[in-house]
Amino acid sequence: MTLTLVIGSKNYSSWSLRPWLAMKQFGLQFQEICIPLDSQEFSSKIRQYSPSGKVPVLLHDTQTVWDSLAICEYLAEEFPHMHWWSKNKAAKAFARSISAEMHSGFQNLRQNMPMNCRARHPGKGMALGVQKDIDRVTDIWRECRQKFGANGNMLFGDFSIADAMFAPLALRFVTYDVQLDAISQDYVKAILSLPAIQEWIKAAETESEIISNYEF
Ligand SMILES: N[C@@H](CCC(=O)N[C@@H](CS)C(=O)NCC(=O)O)C(=O)O
Repeated sequence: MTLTLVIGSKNYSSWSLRPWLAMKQFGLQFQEICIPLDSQEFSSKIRQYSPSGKVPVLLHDTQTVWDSLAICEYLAEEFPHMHWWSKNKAAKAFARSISAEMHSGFQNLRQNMPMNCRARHPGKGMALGVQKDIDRVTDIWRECRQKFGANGNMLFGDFSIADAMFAPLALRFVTYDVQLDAISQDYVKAILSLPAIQEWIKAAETESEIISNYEF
């Protein structure tokens, strides 16, 4: 059995970070193919792996799975003993709902505060609609932490797919120095303290490509 995750530049590719982080957190061994985003190399190589022409893509033996949430769901079914979602039915339903909400929403925040791990742009990106997205994200985080988070420092206590889906937002809040309530600040700190997140950021800092659309 071989697992390969095809991802984009670690500095910028928030969708790649999600399954990568989940796979690291659950201790899966996998190979990584990293293709710089927005490059000639990306255009020429991506279709050999990804039907959508986007990253991330998981290659599992002969199976190809693309799109961040589909990859996480696929892995949760392939490796069920690892508990990728909370075991509690209510928590799992909540986690699935907020993960889908993240996957399909928060466009204002995502467009105006693109992930850029190595940059610091305090106060930038606060365009129309961004604060409303931030408020909804932090409402979600507080509700999870208060209702389901008692046995750990992740959204549902232990790490789950929901944390993988929201981790790039924690990194954005650091880059843009977004003011947060105490519970959300603690959650950002908890995400930043994960060794896998530190590994990702370190790798992002060594990348040389610069995507001007994602810079101020
Ligand atoms: N809904 C997809 C979004 C994937 C996506 O937009 N990936 C970006 C990188 S973060 C990409 O591949 N962009 C390259 C392109 O569109 O040419 C997912 O959840 O995986």
